[in-house]
Amino acid sequence: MSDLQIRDVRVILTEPDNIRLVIVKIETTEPELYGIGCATFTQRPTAVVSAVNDYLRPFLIGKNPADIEDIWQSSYVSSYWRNGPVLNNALSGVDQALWDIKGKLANMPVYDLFGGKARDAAAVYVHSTGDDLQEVEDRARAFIDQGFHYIRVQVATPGYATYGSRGAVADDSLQTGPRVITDRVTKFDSNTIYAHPGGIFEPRPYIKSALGLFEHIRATIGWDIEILHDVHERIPPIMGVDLAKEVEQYKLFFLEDLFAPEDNDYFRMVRQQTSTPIAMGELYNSPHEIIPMVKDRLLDFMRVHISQIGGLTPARKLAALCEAFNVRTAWHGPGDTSPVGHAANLMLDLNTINFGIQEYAIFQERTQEVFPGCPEVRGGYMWPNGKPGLGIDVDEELAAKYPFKERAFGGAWDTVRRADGGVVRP
Ligand code: GCO
Ligand code: MG
Repeated sequence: MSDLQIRDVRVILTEPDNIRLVIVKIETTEPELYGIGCATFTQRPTAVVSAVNDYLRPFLIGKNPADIEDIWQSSYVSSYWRNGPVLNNALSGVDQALWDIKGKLANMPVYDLFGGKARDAAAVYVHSTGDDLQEVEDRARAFIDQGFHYIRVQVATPGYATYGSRGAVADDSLQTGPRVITDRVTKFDSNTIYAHPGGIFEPRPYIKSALGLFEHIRATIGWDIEILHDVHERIPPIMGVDLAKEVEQYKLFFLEDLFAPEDNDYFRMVRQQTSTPIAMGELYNSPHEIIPMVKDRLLDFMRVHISQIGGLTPARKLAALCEAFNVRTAWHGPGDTSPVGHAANLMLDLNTINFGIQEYAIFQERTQEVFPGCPEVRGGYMWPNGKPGLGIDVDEELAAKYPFKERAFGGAWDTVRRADGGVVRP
């Protein structure tokens, strides 16, 4: 086994259910021994393909796949300039595939390689979104009936683009307050696929509708479930501080992305003024952004996107750092984390004592067919299948039947703007 080598590094692109997924497959000189990893960056997938094919592949062929730490460290600095979603996702694809291979070699699931299970299954949260309060409530009730206990709630703000709600396109007739622009806002064409719609966003109406939603859910469904909410960094920081105080009464499980990473320091202000639990991290790329947040206990839930920071190798170290400060993990798990990425999340969820919650985007049927061994969710928990490695595979023939579709702007997100035309963070 000591002369085992990486024979090839390949990228598999597939879009079974309208999300462009990027998977890296590492083949070894041992016939049938391979691993897969998630390198999905939906806004710039082809840039990741180039990072893998043009740079990592030639760098890695011939190396021993057992040397995960050495491969991670040497690949990380092989571009000299490092971090960022393209290079880190490419590296994650390789890294997760190597853990998958190591698990297969050891005949153990990856959580066993990490030291074994700290729990049997991972509690997940699901997303209840709607155009109005009733729709969000109905969806939440349907989830509760299926055994889910943690529900993220988002409602459309009438007339405005709203993160996390479908049909979130501005409607001029419903907008309130002073307004300047119209011509910079995309005129949507119904034949085109938009990765993420733009539109007009104003913080005050959004805050009003979000607070109205929490009030409604507590008044109708009650206090026996946990509710979560994602601000998605859109509002000016001082309004974020105020929002964190206002929502204290609704006892959220967590309030997510209250500020952009560029405004990390505002979390200090929030900490001094309220005990609303704070979740942050999906936009972090590098240790420089993350370590101060953990060591100063400025957040309660570390929500890093594992492929975004370069895979399981850095993520498990981050989990250990968080443990020392009693910060819980809540690894990012939206639809644009592939099922392979969800399987990787699960490996850490099971092994980490300071696990908090796992975000879960329900896998559609076609996605489940393309990825045999997709983590199973039952009774509000994600369960491991006990198979060696990450426990998941990709059916390449089927994956090829779902090639990437054309999108407006190549899949880049459209611009969200204030009513005066200024750009808003997503
Ligand atoms: C979440 C996220 C996602 C992101 C998406 C970006 O909390 O699930 O905010 O919905 O917006 O992953 O591509
Ligand atoms: Mg989020």
